[in-house]
Amino acid sequence: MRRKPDERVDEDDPSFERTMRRRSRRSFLTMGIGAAAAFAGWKWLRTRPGAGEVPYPLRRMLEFNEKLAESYFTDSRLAPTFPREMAREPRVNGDEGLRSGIDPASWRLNVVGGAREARTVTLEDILRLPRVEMTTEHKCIEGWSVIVNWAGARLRDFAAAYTAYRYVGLATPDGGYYVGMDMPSALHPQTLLCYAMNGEPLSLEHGAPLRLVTTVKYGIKSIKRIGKIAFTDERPPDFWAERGYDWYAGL
Ligand SMILES: Nc1nc2c(c(=O)[nH]1)N[C@H]1C(S)=C(S)[C@@H](COP(=O)(O)O)O[C@H]1N2
Ligand SMILES: [Mo]
Repeated sequence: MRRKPDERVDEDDPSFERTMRRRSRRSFLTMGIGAAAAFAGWKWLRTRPGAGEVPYPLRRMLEFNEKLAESYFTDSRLAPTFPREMAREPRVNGDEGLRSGIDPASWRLNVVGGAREARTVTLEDILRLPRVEMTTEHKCIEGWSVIVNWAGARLRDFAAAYTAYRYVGLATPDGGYYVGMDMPSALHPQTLLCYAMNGEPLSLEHGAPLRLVTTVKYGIKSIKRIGKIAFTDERPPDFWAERGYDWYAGL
């Protein structure tokens, strides 16, 4: 029990016992009121209209988190960029979906979006989109990072006709590696379809002819050698999420 700072208690004082009795009566009352309030609060929470399985307070929290996440992805929240001279050659990390052969000349990108007819895109089509360069940190979830200069088209420019969907799924031509991404991250200005690295055309082991690079996710989402892009309202499968990593893999 908390005592007022100016109220001194002397245990030899005959009035001590009386004071204590009075106090415990008071604290018993306080506790009772507290318990009643807690019970009323609990009943109130239980009677709030629910949405699906998520109870009211949790649902409010999720809605709050969603709003917070949305506000993260405004153009003003860009990852830091570095001077071009700081760019280094990144290590080749991961060759899932890259072990089968590929002829870059006959490469095509397959694009599907809901009921929309599937279409085939060439590298020339991508090269016609506004070219963007960025020197940013390439961060692997394993704990290393390296500054790289990338060139490509914004996925946002490529996906202009598909922004109503909730997700983008990307896969290698052989389906051996695949990633899922939420639409706000896909539309982030630093999410690029890259065809060049450090001033050179992309090498095969770094994802030629076209790879994803994004500053809002760990490297696991930056899929190399994209063969297929699907715009969808269902959360797309993700190679590393299926192996225990966080589906969002956000930075
Ligand atoms: N197709 C494909 N893309 C991939 C991977 C992979 O195994 N296969 N590994 C990812 C991981 S874990 C990282 S960190 C980056 C590494 O890109 P880099 O090899 O160009 O450095 O690619 C990502 N994209
Ligand atoms: Mo990685």
